[in-house]
Amino acid sequence: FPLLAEPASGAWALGGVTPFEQAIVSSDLARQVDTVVVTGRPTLSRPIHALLARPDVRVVVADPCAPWVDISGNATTVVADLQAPEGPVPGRLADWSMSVQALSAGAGARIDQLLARESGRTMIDLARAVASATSGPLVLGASNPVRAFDLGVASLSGRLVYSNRGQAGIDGTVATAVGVALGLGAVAHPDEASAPGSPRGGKAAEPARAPRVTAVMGDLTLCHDASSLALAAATGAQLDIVLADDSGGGIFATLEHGRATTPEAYDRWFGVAQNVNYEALATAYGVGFARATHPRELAAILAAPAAGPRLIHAPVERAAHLYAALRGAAC
Ligand SMILES: Cc1ncc(C[n+]2csc(CCOP(=O)(O)OP(=O)(O)O)c2C)c(N)n1
Ligand SMILES: [Mg+2]
Repeated sequence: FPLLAEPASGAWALGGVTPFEQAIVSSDLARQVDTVVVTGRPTLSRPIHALLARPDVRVVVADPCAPWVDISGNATTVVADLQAPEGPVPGRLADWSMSVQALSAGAGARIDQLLARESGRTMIDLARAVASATSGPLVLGASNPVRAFDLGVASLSGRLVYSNRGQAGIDGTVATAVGVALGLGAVAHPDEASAPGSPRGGKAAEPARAPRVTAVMGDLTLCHDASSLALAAATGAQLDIVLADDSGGGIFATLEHGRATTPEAYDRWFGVAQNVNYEALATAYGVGFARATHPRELAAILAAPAAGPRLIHAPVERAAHLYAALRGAAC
């Protein structure tokens, strides 16, 4: 069966995920779905919730513990675990799987076309730059950064991906990223930690260590937890914090209340952009700093060796219209 999974589901680490899940479940082909097996708690997209709520879809929940996760309250079957099928996969299921793979590939090509018509400086371009220029664990902030990866990135196979979700999802995102780096052993040597964010060129060869962690978060999310930069500096976390700055809460421009309002009212009540000197902020906390004016520049900065924590300020365009367009890329 096609495996559709959000970036932070844990499934990407193992590979085998079919990308562009939101476009797939929004497509005409998705009308043919008659059974969905759910593990974990999908949180990210309304199309997934709409699929699970369809009266003609049988929802099977795999959950070892009660109360089990039944998003739409309509599960017909709950099992503790899943077993690999015995024997060959029936032809019609193999055909179905191939159709979904083809749909996914088509969605990927259409997303490329849609992005090519834009400025190249959107959150989706930034997500793609991060995905291609890094290979270590990722921490993805609410709300648009994690959506940008879900909507626009073709592969995170083999990657550990973390994201705080829920109504307080922007709380403590910098601290989460530091915790992930420490937990995975991504910590600078003491001599490197004294020069945070500095290039490592010219140093003698060192033993292999845990790869740097890359966190991507919005401007409000960073501001909300700015004081955790002190934790990043104190621990010498091998951490790049990519600050995807779209001048405030971009997510709300894609939601009903943001769309219904005037630009002025939007900026006053929902955008609430903060006027922060991020270089001075990084310096104040003893964290390295870089600025990337284009996702290409960001990719180059991320690909170069570095030591200790860094804050990378990456301005992006809000491009609220793109999110719905990418969701419709497989129709
Ligand atoms: C503690 C807390 N308060 C409020 C929210 C609601 N919320 C979700 S996303 C968001 C704005 C995020 O803005 P930003 O970090 O700039 O990311 P963007 O959506 O612009 O990419 C807010 C306030 C939340 N998730 N957590
Ligand atoms: Mg923002």
